[in-house]
Amino acid sequence: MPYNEALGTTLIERAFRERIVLVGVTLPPNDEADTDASLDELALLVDTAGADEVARLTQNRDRPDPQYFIGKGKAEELKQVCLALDADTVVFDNELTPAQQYNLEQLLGRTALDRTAVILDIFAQNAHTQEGKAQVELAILRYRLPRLRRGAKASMSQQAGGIGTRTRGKGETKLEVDRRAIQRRIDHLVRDLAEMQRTRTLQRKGRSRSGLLNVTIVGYTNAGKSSLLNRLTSAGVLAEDRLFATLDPTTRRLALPGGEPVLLTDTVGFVRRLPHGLVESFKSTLEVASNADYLVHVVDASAPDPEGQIDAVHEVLTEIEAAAVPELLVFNKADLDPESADRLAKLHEGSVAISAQTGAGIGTFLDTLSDRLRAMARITELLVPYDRGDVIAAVRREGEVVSEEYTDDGVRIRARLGAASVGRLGAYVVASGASDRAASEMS
Ligand SMILES: Nc1nc2c(ncn2[C@@H]2O[C@H](COP(=O)(O)OP(=O)(O)OP(=O)(O)O)[C@@H](O)[C@H]2O)c(=O)[nH]1
Ligand SMILES: [Mg+2]
Repeated sequence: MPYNEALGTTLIERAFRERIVLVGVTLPPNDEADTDASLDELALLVDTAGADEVARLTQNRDRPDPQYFIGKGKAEELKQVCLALDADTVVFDNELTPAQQYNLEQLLGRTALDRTAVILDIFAQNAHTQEGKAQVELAILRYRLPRLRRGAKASMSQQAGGIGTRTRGKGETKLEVDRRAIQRRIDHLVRDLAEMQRTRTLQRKGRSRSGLLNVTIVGYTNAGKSSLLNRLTSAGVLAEDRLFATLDPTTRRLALPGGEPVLLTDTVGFVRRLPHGLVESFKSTLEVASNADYLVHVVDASAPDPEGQIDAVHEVLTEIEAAAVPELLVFNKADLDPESADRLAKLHEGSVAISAQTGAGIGTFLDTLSDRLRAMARITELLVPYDRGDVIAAVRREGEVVSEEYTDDGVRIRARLGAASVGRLGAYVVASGASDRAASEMS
């Protein structure tokens, strides 16, 4: 059982908060403002992971230094800052190669981490279900594998159980043995996850047989996704002012005004530059977004850079092949910054402003979602024999009947039906096409 200690210590077990120096490098085409915004977010990530920022160092470069990422002189300066402030660890906002990480640690005499390691650390703290834990462990081992080195001693932070402990493991001496053991564990986890995903797919099939549409809440971490689900369905999902509070999807039934109920799912939050390995490992969880009929994209209107967060979410959605799923943009936390919410809602046509906290705008949100879903349903023409009263009843129940005509061969029904219903009633379908509204909405 060598490597599942990857998920080791939790925040609560930690006796002290580490002191961290943040390092950000501005590379073209970015400017210093980008670096500052990104460092602010890194500070939040570090805080969520249970450590304190004590200083920040920045540098402008054309390209990263292959040895230390920053220049040698800057690295020396970093060492002096660490000594003066008694910092335990440095965290780079940029991704370090295994060699840069090693060289920095040799020079600084302390742990050097990057943004990815911090995010992995938070995910490890927040993983609760079997699947969530397996996904995080897989991401951590994939990160760790190329960073194994011969004879490296356990650093201070490893012994104490600080940030990044999980991405490093115990002092790695038996290099090849460790490498093979990690590889075996990775293979094992990949198999386990494939099995869990199979179960999940079966469950989803069960749900789509229910004929309900799947609506998935996506958005930047801390935007208020879980709060919205709770507000709408009293789901009792943990909503907290920390990043990545939610890792496991929760699904609840939601009644919509004047329409069929839908299944509403809360998901893991996104962040700028979400480590690719993490997206890869969380594919099965993130799949609820790509399989959704509609996305509710929650944005924190009071955040410093809502547009940047929208872009970051769209990038991840593209990566998980969910970019084609239609979305309803929702500007949340309107109570905190009404002006910003209002401005953003006007700027993005068809979006709505809400407060999951106070409930403001929730009625409009539900009406809008309900309209969009109805418009999306296709008009399907079915020919149902007279002796299949059950099928006729199902069409009336699940869809919105546009016309019914009694012919020699049976009842010819035109109805707006969800994709799931169309699939199930396939034997009676004679024609199916996008409705006028859906067509105009897509253009
Ligand atoms: N003032 C205000 N705070 C809100 C609102 N919605 C959510 N919050 C707060 O924002 C924080 C994050 O909310 P969550 O619902 O956990 O956000 P999330 O998007 O699920 O976050 P992750 O699961 O961590 O990605 C919590 O402290 C909420 O109480 C709102 O409309 N107004
Ligand atoms: Mg959440």
